[in-house]
Amino acid sequence: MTTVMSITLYGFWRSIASFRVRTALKLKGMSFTEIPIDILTGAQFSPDFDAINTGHAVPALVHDGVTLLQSLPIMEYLDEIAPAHPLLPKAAVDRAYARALALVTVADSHPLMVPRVRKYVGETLKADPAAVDAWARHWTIEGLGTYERLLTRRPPAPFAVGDTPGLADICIAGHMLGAFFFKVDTAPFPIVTGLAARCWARPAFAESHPLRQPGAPKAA
Ligand SMILES: N[C@@H](CCC(=O)N[C@@H](CS)C(=O)NCC(=O)O)C(=O)O
Repeated sequence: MTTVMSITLYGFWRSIASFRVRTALKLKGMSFTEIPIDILTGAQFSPDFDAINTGHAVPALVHDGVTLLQSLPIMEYLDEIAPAHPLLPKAAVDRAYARALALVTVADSHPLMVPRVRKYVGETLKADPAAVDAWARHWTIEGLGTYERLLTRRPPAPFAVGDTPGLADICIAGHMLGAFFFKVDTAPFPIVTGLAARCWARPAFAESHPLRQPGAPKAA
């Protein structure tokens, strides 16, 4: 008897955290349906979405009726239930390194530039739009610098932790999306840029790109 898995991803075209989960699903060859939640118009606060994630953020993933939250544990969950294309390396020390690379953006940089933070900095702290942009660019550049230094010490081979793209690469490619959205010059970060280019050459990454999702602007 074959068990049919039902996976629904609640995401949004521009969401970097949704990109992470979408890419993980595609790398692992898992089929899923994506339901867009327009976080730019406040759909994350609707009662319907509150029932799914009362944290009012995407992504959320529903697997056979069970809801999972936060991109990092969702990716690790997928890795645990589906053995194809492991996202984490075998050695414990390499897994710790992959998670450390992931958290540079997931924990340290990306949370500082999500819509609710930019809205608070702009509307409540009265920073003008240029200052809000400068804020987002600053934390993006900080993350890029950290990645460049880490990847200088342990060069990609050719991906961050080995010869296939995994959790760390997904998170680094997602960080590069932030650089793209906030118009950050990535030339000073050649190792990160090279790693990201290798990621974009893979269909799972390219197909997950925000600009290829429904609702994305046609010409960007
Ligand atoms: N740490 C969370 C981040 C979730 C998050 O902040 N998602 C953003 C989009 S990338 C969001 O939905 N923001 C809604 C808002 O800021 O109001 C994760 O990795 O899943």
